[in-house]
Amino acid sequence: MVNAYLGLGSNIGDRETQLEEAIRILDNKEGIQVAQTSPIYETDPVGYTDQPQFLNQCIEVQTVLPPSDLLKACLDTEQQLHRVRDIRWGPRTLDVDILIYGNLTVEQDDLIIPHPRMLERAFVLIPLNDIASDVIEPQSHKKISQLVKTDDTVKQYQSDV
Ligand code: PH2
Ligand code: MG
Ligand code: MG
Repeated sequence: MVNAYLGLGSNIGDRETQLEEAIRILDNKEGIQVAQTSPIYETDPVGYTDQPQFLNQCIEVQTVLPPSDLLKACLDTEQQLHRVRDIRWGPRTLDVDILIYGNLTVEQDDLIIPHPRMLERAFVLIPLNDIASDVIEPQSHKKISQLVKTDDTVKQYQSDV
């Protein structure tokens, strides 16, 4: 059993419901158990900026799946929420990225772990720090709490209901 951390993002459709659905779908998969969920944050788009704001959240899963099968489960979850891939870094109903998988590093054509851009992204580090502050990031060998830049802010999302 390995503790892995996933980053979720959504910026089209009913963003909050899609995040909830993603967590339900992942938790229902054989070999994956959702152990913790962070608060949800509403964040400005990074990279390709001409698109709606995102809701971002991080979750911890306990899994017996190897990284490649965990990736398949993430991609399948995106599919179930009707993700269409066109613009790189463009709008999506759901993005599920593997951030950390135990203390393993993976470098394959289709999968790099830890996620190569996570250390630059407040929309990842801030929710990740909520659930994994003492976890060591295997590239930098630093705790997540040491990697969050103190001047970065993203705002917590308040649902209307
Ligand atoms: N995901 C991207 C590109 N830009 N910006 C925000 N705020 N949140 C994201 O999840 C995000 C992004 C590519 O996966
Ligand atoms: Mg992503
Ligand atoms: Mg992705």
